[in-house]
Amino acid sequence: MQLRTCQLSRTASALPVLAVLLTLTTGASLAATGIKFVVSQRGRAFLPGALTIHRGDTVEVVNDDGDLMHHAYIDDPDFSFDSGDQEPGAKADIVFTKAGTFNVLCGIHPKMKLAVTVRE
Ligand SMILES: [Cu+2]
Repeated sequence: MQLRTCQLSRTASALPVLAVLLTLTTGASLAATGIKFVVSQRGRAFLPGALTIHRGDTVEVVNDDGDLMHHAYIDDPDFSFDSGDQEPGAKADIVFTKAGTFNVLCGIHPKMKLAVTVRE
């Protein structure tokens, strides 16, 4: 009788540990699938001006445009982003969590456009 009680409590305590391990493993593999793409904003233009990536990837927008300010944003019903004011040298990471085609625009320079196609 005492042995059976012991076995039951062992099983019960092992379950939460297993759940934590599964969560950690899943989180690690998701993070490893994302790739980072770097986009320049030099000369009042996104370089490159178009990108095809996969869902979960990151686009890092770098203000390497001398002493100019930029302000990257996405205003789409499915996905939105706003970097705020980008001081010279500032970097803004956009993690694309939705598939689709999104335009990254600049709030300061209306001609700046980066078309990002996000595949599943
Ligand atoms: Cu700009």
